[in-house]
Amino acid sequence: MKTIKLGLITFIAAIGLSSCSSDGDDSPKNEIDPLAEFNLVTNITANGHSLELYSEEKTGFTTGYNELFVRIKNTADDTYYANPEITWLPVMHMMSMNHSCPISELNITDDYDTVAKGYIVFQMPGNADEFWDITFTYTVAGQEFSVTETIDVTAPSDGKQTVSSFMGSDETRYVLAMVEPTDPEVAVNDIEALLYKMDSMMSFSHVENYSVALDPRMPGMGNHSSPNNEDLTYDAASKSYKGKLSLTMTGYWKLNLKLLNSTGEVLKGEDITEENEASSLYFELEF
Ligand SMILES: [Cu+2]
Repeated sequence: MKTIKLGLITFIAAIGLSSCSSDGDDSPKNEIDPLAEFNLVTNITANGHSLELYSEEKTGFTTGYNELFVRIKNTADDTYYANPEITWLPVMHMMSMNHSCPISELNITDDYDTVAKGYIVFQMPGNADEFWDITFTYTVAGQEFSVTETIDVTAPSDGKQTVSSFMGSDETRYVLAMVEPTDPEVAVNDIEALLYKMDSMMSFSHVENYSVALDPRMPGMGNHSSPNNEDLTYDAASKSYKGKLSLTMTGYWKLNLKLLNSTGEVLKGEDITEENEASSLYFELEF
C-alpha cells in the first residue's frame, strides 16, 4: 500500500511559509495543508462541518481498491478537528436489494492528527437506476454526528478489471481486489491483493491463509507468459496477499488467477492450457 508523503509536503510548505512571513499573521490554522498535493474526491457538508475525502491518485470513486484520506473541517472557523473518531459505511442501493462492500477502519495518520486514512473496495459501479451512498458517523468535540451522501462510483477510465466479486465452489461469496502495482514496470513487480468474504449483505471479513495462484499472459501476443512470477500468499501484518508479478514488456496483460483455500482446494479459477486461454478469475492491466 502507498506510503503517505505527508512529511515531504510539510517540509515544502514550511519553506514556503518561512519566506513570506511579512503578513505578520502567526495563527497556525491553515498554514500547512498536508493534503495539498492530493485530489479532493468529494466534500460533504452537514452539521456545520465539511467532510473532505482525498485520494492520492484518483479524482473520483472507482470500482476496486480506493485508498482515501478524510478530515473534518469546522465551517464556523475553517479549522480541522484533531483526532476525530470516524466510521463509514458505503451502501449500494440496487433494484432488488441493498449491499455494502469491504472497508477498512479509518485511523488517524501518524503524521497529522487531523487526517484519517482508510480504504474502500467497491465491487461494482453505480448506474442510472442503482447508486451508492456513504454514511459517516463521527465524534468531534465530544458530540456524535451522522451524515449520508450519495456518491458516484464508476468503472476505471481505462476499463481494466482490478476487482472481482464471485461465488466460490464452497458456496461462499468472495471479493478479491488488486492493491499493487499501481505503477507497473517492465520488471518483477510486487503484487498485492485483498481478499474478503461476504458474511452478510452489509458485512465483509478478511480471509486468512488462502493463496492466489498467478499466471500473467499477453492475449494479444500468442498468450505468452513470463518467468519468475510468485503466487500470492497471506501476509498477516498487512492482512493482504503478496506475491511477484513479472512483466516482460509493456502492453495489455491479463493476470489469470486461481483462489485456493488453506488446504489447497481450488475455489475459483482455471489453469491456462492450449484449450483454455483465460481463467474466470483475473485482473487486467495495461501500461
Ligand atoms: Cu451492487
